[in-house]
Amino acid sequence: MANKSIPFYYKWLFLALGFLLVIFLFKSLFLRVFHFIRTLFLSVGTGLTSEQIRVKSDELFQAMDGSGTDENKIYQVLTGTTKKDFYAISQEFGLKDYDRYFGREDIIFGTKRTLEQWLSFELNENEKAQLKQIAPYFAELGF
Ligand SMILES: [Ca+2]
Repeated sequence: MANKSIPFYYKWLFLALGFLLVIFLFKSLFLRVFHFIRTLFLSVGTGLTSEQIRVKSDELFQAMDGSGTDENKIYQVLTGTTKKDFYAISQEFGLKDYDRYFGREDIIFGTKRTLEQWLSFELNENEKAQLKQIAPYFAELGF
């Protein structure tokens, strides 16, 4: 029988490797679905239209992608927003691959990050304090 030629522990090794492969392949999908559902609930009652949400998400991404950060653009985009608005924008933003070293999107070496995480990495402590002046709900997000 073929089974006799394969040591017992190999089966567990293959099983473990298969399990890790499945996690690796579906991790991104799980994270995206989880983020979508979470922000769906948290954004109920947003006063923004879908077009406003899309534009703000794009503008925030443009302000953060590449080396450096356009802080003033971030302040401008988030002025007057509520926490529900922010979660709606965060849902539109989704998860983007962030390269923390260069502070930009990198689909090969980056790590899937939410809008909250992108902002947290891109802004220093003074800028975060200023953001909290403009949009106080950021204090609740741990900024
Ligand atoms: Ca950047």
